[in-house]
Amino acid sequence: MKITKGKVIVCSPGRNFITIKLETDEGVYGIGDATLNGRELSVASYLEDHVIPCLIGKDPSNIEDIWQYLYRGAYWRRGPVTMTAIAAVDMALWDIKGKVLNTPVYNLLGGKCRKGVMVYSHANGKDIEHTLDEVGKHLDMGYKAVRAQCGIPGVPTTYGVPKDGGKYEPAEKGLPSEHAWSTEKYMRHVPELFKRIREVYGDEPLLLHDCHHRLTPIEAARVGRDLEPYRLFWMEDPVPAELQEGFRLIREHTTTPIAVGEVFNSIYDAERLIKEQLIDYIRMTTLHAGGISHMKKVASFAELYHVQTGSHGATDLSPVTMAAALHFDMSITNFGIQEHMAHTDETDEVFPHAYSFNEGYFYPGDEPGLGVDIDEKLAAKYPYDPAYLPVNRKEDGTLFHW
Ligand code: CS2
Ligand code: MG
Repeated sequence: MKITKGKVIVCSPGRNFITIKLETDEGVYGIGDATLNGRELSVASYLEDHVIPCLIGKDPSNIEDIWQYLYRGAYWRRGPVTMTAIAAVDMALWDIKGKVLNTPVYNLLGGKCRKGVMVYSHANGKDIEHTLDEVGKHLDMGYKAVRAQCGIPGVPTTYGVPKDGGKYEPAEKGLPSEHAWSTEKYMRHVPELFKRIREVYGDEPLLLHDCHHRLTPIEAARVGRDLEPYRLFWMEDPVPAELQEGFRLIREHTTTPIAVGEVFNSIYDAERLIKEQLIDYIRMTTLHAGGISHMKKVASFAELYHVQTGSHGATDLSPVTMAAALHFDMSITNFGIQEHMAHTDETDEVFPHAYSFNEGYFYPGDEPGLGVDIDEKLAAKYPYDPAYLPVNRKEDGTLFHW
């Protein structure tokens, strides 16, 4: 079997997505997600100009060899653009292999380790009362785990909280908007949010929170300790994670579990964090971290150190990634939890899929391959619409972490 054609499909059903489609001389094709929020066209060009020409004529069954060819062959290794492009090809090749062997991809990865994949959803509110309502809505929808994010008194815009009260979408149309931030006001407010959630909903719900890279290690230690009475499932991205050893300081002060890694793109970004057990959950994904093939290696390494997975799953990861993630999640023993931010209806129409939700769990379905497709005709109705993630400034104007 040979790869005969590769195309990159750019579409924007509610938000921008990049999808690769690899066709073969036996009529079987595979698809992969290549979306990098705010830098979508960089990955599209990387695939069209530098990857697809090298794939034509290759045997799609040799997934690991093609992965190494794209990783080592680039010379310039790692980075979000490169590893997202490799991930897209990797997903498409696993999709082809499953279709050729007439089996769902999880079967090729070692089969099922569990009945279903527990997911967590997002409860975002402009204030504590609104967030409490949103938590209740998601518990009523059957979710066992809910991430809570809330507006902060005196801070005009906060990560995770939609400005217009609608559904939260990280990227905003046009050039980056500027958000304002106050760590002090945030640190005073967030323990109160979780105190109220526990008062209203009790101890059973699994509660998560995303600090979104905005604290220093000692501030994260303080927030982790202040949240201990409310027994969070995890606090996420407490600090920017370039300095992996910075997590030692957080670890010394709090038992609140830590999750990190959605911006990581290779095992080398997390090697010390995992080896020194400085984190509890690794949030790397089959999209931004080199695909299913690399994520299987990450999960195996993490398993040695009691670290579980908790893969990123925001709306800027397309249903193709959601499908690939569920096959990966089913196949590993140290699965922790999977993020699920519901896509828009038009997105789900462009990307028909076999996965389904029931009572807090997702199921990948048993279609051969990944069990997801792209409706190219429908996709063409939603042209690329430039959008960027915001930038963030402290109240004194200092450019900060968004
Ligand atoms: C967030 C994301 O889901 C999360 O945990 O960190 O919303 C993140 O901000 C976006 O995916 C960035 O594109
Ligand atoms: Mg996050």
